[in-house]
Amino acid sequence: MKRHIKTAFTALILSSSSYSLAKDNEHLHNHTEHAYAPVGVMGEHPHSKGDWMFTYSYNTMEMKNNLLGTSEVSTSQVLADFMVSPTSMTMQMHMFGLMYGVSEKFMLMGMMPYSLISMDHINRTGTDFTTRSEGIGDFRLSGTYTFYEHGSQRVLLNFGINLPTGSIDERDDTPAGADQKLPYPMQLGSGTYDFPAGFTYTNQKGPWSWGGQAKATIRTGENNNSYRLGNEYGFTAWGVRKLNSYINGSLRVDGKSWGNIKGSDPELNPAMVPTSRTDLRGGKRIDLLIGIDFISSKGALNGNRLGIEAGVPVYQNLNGPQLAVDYRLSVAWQSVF
Ligand SMILES: [Cu+2]
Repeated sequence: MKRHIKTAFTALILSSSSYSLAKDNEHLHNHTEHAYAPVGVMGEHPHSKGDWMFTYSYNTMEMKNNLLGTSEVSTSQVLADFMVSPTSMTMQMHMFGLMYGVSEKFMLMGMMPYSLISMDHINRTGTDFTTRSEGIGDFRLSGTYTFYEHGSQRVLLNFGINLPTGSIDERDDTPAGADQKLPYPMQLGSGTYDFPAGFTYTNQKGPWSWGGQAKATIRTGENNNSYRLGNEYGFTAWGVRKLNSYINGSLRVDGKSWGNIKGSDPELNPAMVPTSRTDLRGGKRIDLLIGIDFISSKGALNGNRLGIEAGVPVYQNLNGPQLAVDYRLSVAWQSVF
């Protein structure tokens, strides 16, 4: 914080100009000097009191091939046990976020996802079909509290609540009939009140910055369709290198473990397709991601950042048969005002 104030004062003195310019420079400083984590990491930076930040991100994940544990199973093997096998899946999410610095130590953030999900299948008679769902997901309200700051090191506490605003009643036509209830991974929300929490550590030196985040999403109760999705636990660590005054490059490892479903939706038939089985939902995965950030520190685009991050799994262990992730991509635009 001392560095911010110093920069703001220096700008004020050197420019011999208005307070608003100094304030602009403080924003600029926040967005360019503070090494940001790769765009796929959430809640890893605090904001100065009174600062707003808008984020829009487009996230896509492609899935194909079924895994049982760590080994691939063919579609015909899946069809030996189920009437239908998923063959591929595309999940797209538009995320709209707004952050606000309530104080120097406490930041509030609201995030609303909009998802488009599509899954391709084949059944025992050899018929291909695709199901789709689309709509808003679960709204997240979260807070970030800076509870340790020493030199360039920082530890943040992350906590929040996910409200069940996303639908768990998505339906589509399938060869089994018109307007069928879609299986668990095609639903847009969890249907329960979920609590994300975590710790984030960040540090920087010269052109380098790095950090780690441990996080969990704990779900509570049972939704209106008589089930609760599994809890999620994750750890991610990253290194960012400033390449010049407006480009950063990053590398990141992202590990995640998630549980099976408790309870079950009575409208789903578990013998139909593996995605309707509550005990074939959990898994573990480690992704390796590479990213690039473009940060504008002058002119009309001051305070804007465009980030791109893409990754592939290096390890997947799924309670299967379950579709495996092929790759993921995020593009985010952030603007401080
Ligand atoms: Cu921000």
